[in-house]
Amino acid sequence: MKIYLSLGANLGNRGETLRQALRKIACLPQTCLKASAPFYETAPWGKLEQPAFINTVAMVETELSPLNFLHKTQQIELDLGRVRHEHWGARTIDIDLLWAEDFASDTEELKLPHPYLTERAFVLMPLRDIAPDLVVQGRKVADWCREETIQQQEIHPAAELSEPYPLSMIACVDEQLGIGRKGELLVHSREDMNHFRQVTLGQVVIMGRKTLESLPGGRPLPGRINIVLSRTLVRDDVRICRNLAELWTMLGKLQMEEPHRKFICIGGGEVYSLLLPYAKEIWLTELAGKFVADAFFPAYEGFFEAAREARSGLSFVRLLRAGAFISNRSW
Ligand code: PH2
Ligand code: MG
Ligand code: MG
Repeated sequence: MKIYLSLGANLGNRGETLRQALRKIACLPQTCLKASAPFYETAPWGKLEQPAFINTVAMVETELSPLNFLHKTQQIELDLGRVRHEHWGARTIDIDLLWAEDFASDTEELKLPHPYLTERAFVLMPLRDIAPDLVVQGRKVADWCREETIQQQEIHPAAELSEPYPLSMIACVDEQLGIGRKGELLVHSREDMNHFRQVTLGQVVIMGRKTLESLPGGRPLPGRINIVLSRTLVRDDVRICRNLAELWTMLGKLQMEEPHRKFICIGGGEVYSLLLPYAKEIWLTELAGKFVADAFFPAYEGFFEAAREARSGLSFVRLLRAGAFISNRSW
């Protein structure tokens, strides 16, 4: 049975607590975590004098009964250090069941669908990310989201706290992880160019200023959304972010407008280093031998090889971060 649930936290390390809760949910018996929405920072609803929340929504397929599943999530709340304070008050973690397939309940312990589901932007907006067409109280979630009373509630993507925009990276490296010299690639390989095009076409590419200037004609890559990270660049044919915070805001908006695009960092060395902690996937083209290089891909840890293919004297490798949980983005 499909069950949608809402997660919220407004004490402690809110993002980390939600991630831990999702991992624990993913590990429940007879249960598969199928989707999770990006994280949002939301103004408190109901009782106003308390810190802002981080909220998200997830969907599981479970063979447990809804009541059984509720008890499991209550145990997770306790494991993560929840102490019951006042009703609707501040908490380290709150996990609520929102909706279960072909199932309703109106007991003291469990009300399904959740009675306030259609009144709360902090539930509806993340729910729309993973289930826009789900019908609750006779209307689709996406339609409920357009209600004025929902639009007025304060809610912002909190990308930097979540893993909602796990990044991919693509690079061509030699045996010492060298990637370039004097603003140029180490080699120009037709085979690797085709591979790069195949991976990035239709996606969002993120690069530094020098990488932009090294592209053919110094122009953005066609057929892709080009984002450049630069404190000083001024031009209007690419999207520019001045710092990481601006990047997360931009990716948050893109994720809502264009949920099917991947975010792929294409270099150079400094930008790879900055963004590696957020990467879930690395496409590496390995060159045999050692070249003279002045730019490098950062040493990476905690990735496993998901695929490796040798072609035309090159190795095409796909690395995935170990232990990553399932998200609504397709991997
Ligand atoms: N949970 C509540 C009460 N108010 N407000 C926000 N923004 N997010 C919540 O998760 C939340 C709330 C009761 O559980
Ligand atoms: Mg609640
Ligand atoms: Mg609760």
